[in-house]
Amino acid sequence: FDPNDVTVIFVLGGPGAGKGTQCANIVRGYGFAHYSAGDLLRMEQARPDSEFGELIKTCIREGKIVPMEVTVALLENAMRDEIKKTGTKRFLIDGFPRQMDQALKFEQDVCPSKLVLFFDTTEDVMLKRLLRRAETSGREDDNIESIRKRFRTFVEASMPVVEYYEKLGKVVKVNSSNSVDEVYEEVKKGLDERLK
Ligand code: UP5
Ligand code: MG
Repeated sequence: FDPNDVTVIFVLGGPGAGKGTQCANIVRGYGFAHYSAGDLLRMEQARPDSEFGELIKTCIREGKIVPMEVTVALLENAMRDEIKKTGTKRFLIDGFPRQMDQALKFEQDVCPSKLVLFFDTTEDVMLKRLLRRAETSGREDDNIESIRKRFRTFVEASMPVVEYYEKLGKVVKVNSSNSVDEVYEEVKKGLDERLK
């Protein structure tokens, strides 16, 4: 596909900040297609003949970042299929890029991003949300040990990505400590201003 034709918004924020929840709202309100890198990795891991199953499983449990070639390929394929199927040209890429090298590779090989939507809240808030979700999610990384590791990876590897895009003036920062509806109000304000 032609990168000039496609609008990509990266959606970043710590574990449990509310990326997936707000992306669902944006899909309804703005007609973007939504791809979570974490969801694509979990689906790939569950595919019986995947050569990356074990690697993905270990990385997710340890809160480590899966080698970017795997994730970028999954995202690129998903986008290509979506464009073929529905013709959409607007994508929310959720939970990616989590590390500087991924950001540069995706923008060079796949397509440049237009904006970065960054959900900002405290570890306290995120921990409470994740522990509650753990009761029903079945996610292998929704346990206290994995959550601590995910927090650490976020601070060390992913915050530098947010800071990089901040310097480029591409970040829409939203405080995601409040209720889902309140956060979405702030999202709409930010997007309406920037997507004109
Ligand atoms: N909730 C949400 N918003 C709320 C609000 N405003 N008030 C009250 N509750 C709220 O929300 C989390 C929980 O909080 C839910 O129960 C929700 O109802 C509630 P959610 O919207 O799911 O938050 P999200 O930010 O999407 O949290 P998630 O756990 O998905 O974030 P992570 O970034 O940890 O997970 P992800 O799936 O993106 O990645 C998982 C792992 O995959 C990574 O740790 C890594 O190992 C691997 N990965 C890579 O290696 N590379 C990648 O590029 C991407 C992932
Ligand atoms: Mg998510």
